[in-house]
Amino acid sequence: MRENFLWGTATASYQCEGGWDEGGRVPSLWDTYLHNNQLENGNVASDHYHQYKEDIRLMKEGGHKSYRFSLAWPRLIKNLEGEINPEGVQFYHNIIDECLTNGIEPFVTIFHWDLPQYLEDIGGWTSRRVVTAYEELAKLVFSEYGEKVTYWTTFNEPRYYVFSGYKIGNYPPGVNDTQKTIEASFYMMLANAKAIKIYKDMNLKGEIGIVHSYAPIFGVDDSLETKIAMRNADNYFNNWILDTAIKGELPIDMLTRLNDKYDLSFIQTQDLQDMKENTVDFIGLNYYARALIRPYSGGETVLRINNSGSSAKGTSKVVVKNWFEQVWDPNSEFTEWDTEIFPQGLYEGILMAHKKYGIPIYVTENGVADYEDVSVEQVNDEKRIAFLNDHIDAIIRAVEAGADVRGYYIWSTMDLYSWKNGCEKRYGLVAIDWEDNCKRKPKNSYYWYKKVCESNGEMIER
Ligand code: GCO
Repeated sequence: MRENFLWGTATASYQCEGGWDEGGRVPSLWDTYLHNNQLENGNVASDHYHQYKEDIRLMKEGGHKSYRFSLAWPRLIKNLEGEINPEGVQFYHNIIDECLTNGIEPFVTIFHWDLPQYLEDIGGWTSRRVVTAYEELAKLVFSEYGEKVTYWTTFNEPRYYVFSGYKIGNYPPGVNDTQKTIEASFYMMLANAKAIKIYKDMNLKGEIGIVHSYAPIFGVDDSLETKIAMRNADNYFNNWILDTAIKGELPIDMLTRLNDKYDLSFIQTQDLQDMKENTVDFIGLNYYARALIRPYSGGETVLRINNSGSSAKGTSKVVVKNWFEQVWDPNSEFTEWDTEIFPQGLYEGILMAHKKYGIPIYVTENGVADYEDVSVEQVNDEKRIAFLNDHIDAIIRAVEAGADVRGYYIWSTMDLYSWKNGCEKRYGLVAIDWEDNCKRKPKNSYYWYKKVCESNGEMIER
């Protein structure tokens, strides 16, 4: 791998921090939604808010070169008037400084889903006012941390946030409305462009990108009907984010289709101009699985409720009426959480993105969830090691075939609170004992990954 390849692990603020009502943090839409529905919540999560020094020490000892984490907006800005919370601002200075002192490159996500409730109250991402609020957040974080942080991403997985929150309705705000899905998708991509403009205007030394939940598209056969369905699926899963962020253009065939049925009059000419002029320096791809596609064969739209990857077994297939159907391959292997195990999809997916866009790529999430007994002395997560080995091998092969991949982040640094899946969906290299004050216990995969980082990938079994 190239020199300075960023070997790391990743987390998200709401999933790891806890300290939900400490240090002047105000509620996010997740706090409100989970508390109101009496669901398992992230009040404590992995207690990173209190134990971040220990976590960064483990990263250093584990050979990590970089740490990908997100900033909690509810810690930074307290209300609609834009009142800044100095304690929250200081908290991220502490994390960033701790990383830098330990030789770990911070890779910062500005928004990883924890929208302040006061912004949800005015319409959340379906409101243009939230785009302005996001610009204020971007200005704050660039001016506070811009001199220290080289790698920025505007959003984590807009597709997951928007489709789950506004179309499937299994995540807050729990809406099921296609018009609102389109508006929220558009405003997020507009906010992405606006933040890039702010960043560039400040002449900071780093790079800025966006993180996408990537579902490389595969077809069940080579027929024309399948190819058309694949194009529709690519628009649905990938292109509205990747084309817009990288080329500054929403896919025109998708816009045409949407325009026939929905009201796109909220889109202003200036918005399209802003998107065209402000594009990313690199792309972050989160990879869990591919999407296997066949032509639409009838029936109503069915969307799967599942929070990981894009190819789940056992649950109904995804049908998007008149667009495509997503199916699962009965011959594939699946994880305990029903995600297809398909490293070849990462190899081909990287090459597809490389050929289409030709810009630097960071694999910003990849990993496997398991139910694990962490009360044992030493967690032996052999399956995770095999999974990671094969996916890193896929990246090395893609690099050998010409792709420009510059970093790899395992999801996740330690076990986390996994949104509505709760705490037993464990992805971490470090186990968290929820019964014992969130005690940290490195799993076997942690020691294995240390060797990967230290050998710059040389010890991967090919
Ligand atoms: C899970 C998810 C993860 C994270 C992440 C996505 O099961 O916990 O699939 O990938 O939720 O927040 O960026």
